[in-house]
Amino acid sequence: MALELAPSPALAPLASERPRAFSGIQPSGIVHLGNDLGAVRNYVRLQYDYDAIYCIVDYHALTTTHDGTLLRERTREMAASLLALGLDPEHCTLFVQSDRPEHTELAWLLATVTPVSWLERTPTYKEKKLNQPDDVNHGLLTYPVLQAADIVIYKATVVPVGRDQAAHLELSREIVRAFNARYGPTFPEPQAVFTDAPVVLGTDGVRKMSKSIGNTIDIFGAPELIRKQVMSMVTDTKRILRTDPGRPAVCNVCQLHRHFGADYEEIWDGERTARTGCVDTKKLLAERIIAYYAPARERYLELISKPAMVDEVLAAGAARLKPLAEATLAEVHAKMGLR
Ligand code: AQP
Repeated sequence: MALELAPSPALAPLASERPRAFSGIQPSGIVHLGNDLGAVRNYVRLQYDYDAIYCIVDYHALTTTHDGTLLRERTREMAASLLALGLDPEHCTLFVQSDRPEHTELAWLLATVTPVSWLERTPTYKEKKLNQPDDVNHGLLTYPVLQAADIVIYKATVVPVGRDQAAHLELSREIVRAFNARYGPTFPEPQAVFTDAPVVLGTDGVRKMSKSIGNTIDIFGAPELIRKQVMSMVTDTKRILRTDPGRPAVCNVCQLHRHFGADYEEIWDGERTARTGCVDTKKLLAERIIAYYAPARERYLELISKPAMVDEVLAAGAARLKPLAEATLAEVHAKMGLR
């Protein structure tokens, strides 16, 4: 079936009577299971009831990625991934952050109401300082201010994210309160919304699934890769022998089965009674993940072979947002006393 994605450049204006949702995702390579279960599923769901705006945050990616060619490729790949996973340009606006430079201007304005101490205590800043000690750039510190600008420039009230973003969202709310207190009511306080899997653990079964840790399951990877990643998963560490009863509540493989079949309780029962071993449960999970994502993977591969189509969607998205971003900036300029 031919893919028909590109909307006409004269997209309808955003329907202002609907509440607005916004979220950003980094163009940092592969899309993993944590991204989908923790956030992208909600992007797809919300697009039907909200004015949903989704942004590929390449400005943010510059804090960790310094290869221009790679960043450009990954930005398009992320767009193709999101479209393949179900974002529909007729129901949402998908664009690239650097195509709307008003975000960075608003970030500067918001920075003037944001105490440095708020930024220094951000958990991700502390983490990144440890992870990239030779590159503690200013962008890492000020990242949450840009994130707040991304959201509030469209006056979004709902932000679908994984739980790892909760602290950033709280900071966005504090920045909004600080701005509104100084210059009068301007921005609504955005609320995070989570899926039923707000923190997906990685293959190590301990830490959040994350590309920088390298504990991911790559949903658009080749089936052999997905099998290898799932088979490497750490299960219940107290289940040493095949005959030991398993504990589904602490087994990451069992927990992930919840998202890939209505029969997960039966699978858990098999583990609890040691009827099934961890290897069987992992094999089944791998096959289910492969089958579940196969249609999206096919769409992804097709989209990535048609870059012009993807670029057109992104350009139309950015064009559609221009009046909104400019209106917010004009309002902020007036309130702050800028000419
Ligand atoms: N493990 C996860 N569980 C639940 N939600 C998650 N998200 C990411 N990992 C998990 C959510 O996915 C959205 C996009 O996140 P991002 O832009 O931070 O993307 P990422 O770069 O893919 O996240 P990583 O892998 O954790 O990146 P690194 O390792 O580079 O820091 C967000 O809503 C996020 O909450």
